[in-house]
Amino acid sequence: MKQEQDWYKKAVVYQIYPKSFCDSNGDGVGDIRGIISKLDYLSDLGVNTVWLSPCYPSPNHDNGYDISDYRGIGKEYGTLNDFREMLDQMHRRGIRLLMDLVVNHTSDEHPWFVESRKSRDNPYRDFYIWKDGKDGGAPNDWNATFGGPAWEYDESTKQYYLHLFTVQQPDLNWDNPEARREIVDMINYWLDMGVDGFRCDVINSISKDFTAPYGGGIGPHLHEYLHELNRKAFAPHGAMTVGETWGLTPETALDFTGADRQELTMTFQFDHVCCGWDGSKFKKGKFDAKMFVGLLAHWQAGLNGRGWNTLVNENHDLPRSVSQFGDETVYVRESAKMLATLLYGMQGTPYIYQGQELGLINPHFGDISEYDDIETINAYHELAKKYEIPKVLKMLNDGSRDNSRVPMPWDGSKNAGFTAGKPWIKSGDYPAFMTAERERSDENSVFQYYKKLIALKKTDECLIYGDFRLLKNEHNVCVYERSYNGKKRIVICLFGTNAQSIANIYGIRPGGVVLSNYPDAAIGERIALRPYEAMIVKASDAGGAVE
Ligand code: TEU
Ligand code: CA
Repeated sequence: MKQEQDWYKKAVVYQIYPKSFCDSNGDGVGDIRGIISKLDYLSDLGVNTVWLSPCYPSPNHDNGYDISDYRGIGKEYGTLNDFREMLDQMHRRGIRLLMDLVVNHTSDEHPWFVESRKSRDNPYRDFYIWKDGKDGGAPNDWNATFGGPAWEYDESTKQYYLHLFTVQQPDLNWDNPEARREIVDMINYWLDMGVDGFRCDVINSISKDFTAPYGGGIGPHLHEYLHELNRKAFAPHGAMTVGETWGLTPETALDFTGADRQELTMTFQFDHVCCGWDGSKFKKGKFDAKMFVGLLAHWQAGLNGRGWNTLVNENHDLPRSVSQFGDETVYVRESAKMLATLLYGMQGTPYIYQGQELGLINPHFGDISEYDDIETINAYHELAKKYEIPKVLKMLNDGSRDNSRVPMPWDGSKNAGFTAGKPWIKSGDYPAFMTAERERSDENSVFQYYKKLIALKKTDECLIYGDFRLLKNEHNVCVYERSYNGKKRIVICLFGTNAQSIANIYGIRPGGVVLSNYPDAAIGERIALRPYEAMIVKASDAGGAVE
């Protein structure tokens, strides 16, 4: 699509997890024709960019993040023609498409790996990372992300291969120029087809640092390889790229996205989403609003004027944000709207995960047989060694990736309108008002609030470009300012159910409310905040004009 150079600053990204979005043919699995049927829904919501999680051919050990053909579409999702039609239909609606680029590893069924494991002198041997064992065991003591060692012994050639994720996801050897050339060609294949960019899966792990104590760190050639992708593929097409890069700081993020680096457009940051965990996503600690806001503000300040933030509360690897940081019961709508206001009022590109715009909560599965995700099932077996089963199930309820992978609830019909058949994973048992159909026709819904917030985020220059300044972060109240060309917006949010009032030292007038999650924001000399209240208001310095 034709584009302004910094279109990504006005992008509002909606993540589709294709398996769970919409099933068009009743086989229980979401598909591309299902997505096409919902593009008007996305237009109505107002998003202008879609990130599509993998829909390539895959044996699905890790739900599509184990790819066996980089240039195809998985049978269950449709055909390449369906894909081209979807892309065209998106572009007609002014929606850009980011594909998921999963190039740290392939599936073990990818033809490159099938060849690679055949013999030590196979031409594809060096596409992967093979090493001799050490002292009768694996080459080093690295562990895989989903449990167990990161090395798998291959009997036929008597060497180990590296897999930072499941055994079925062997890591590619980026030090091999042939492998890099194939990857560049593949990226250009999709960009030439008209795809607008990529979300780059665990991209910080592609260069391995074998001196590090674990496998996910920043390796010695990482930036060189990303620069190469940028020069040979991304830049010539003006592609937008977002790196999935756990564990960065604002400083190290700039190494990926600084204007002089020519690597990626932006990187995800997840610090705040982990702050309610006690060491692991399955161990819920006490949620600390001050820390949550503090971490977001740290990134805002860290990248201000130098880089560009991503604004993420949810994705397919995380539980629902309302369940983690809001109120699942009485104030479910207020808290969903407050979390959106707090996050998307900041500087950066919003990412919305399917169903987040409905304020969905965790589905609270009751039995391990209801889960599908490999990380969850492996964790279950590990945790069951230490804790009683009811406690383990509670831990999965809190942290499982399946919390966000259940079918999208479209309407009140069977399986929430996701499929006419049997869904591949149980539907969430959500309150009746949490469907796209109901929320679209209810002016007080979370959906309608997201719609207004998205419209603002695409047009209000203060909210797009404005500088960020944290004005208050205490006693569960957060106040920050966005300022641009003499204009100001103040964002005020209250966490929790205890009403509070704060002094109005910000020059806010009752008529200045741009958006709020209560119908009648109480603004005077003091501002009275009700449970999970949130507002975006216009303000001015010492009586100056309010615009
Ligand atoms: O995730 C990378 C990652 O680090 C995962 O371990 C994930 O964050 C995990 O759930 C944390 O507990 C990416 C994808 O988003 C994920 O779905 C894939 O499973 C993974 O890469 C492998 O491709
Ligand atoms: Ca289907």
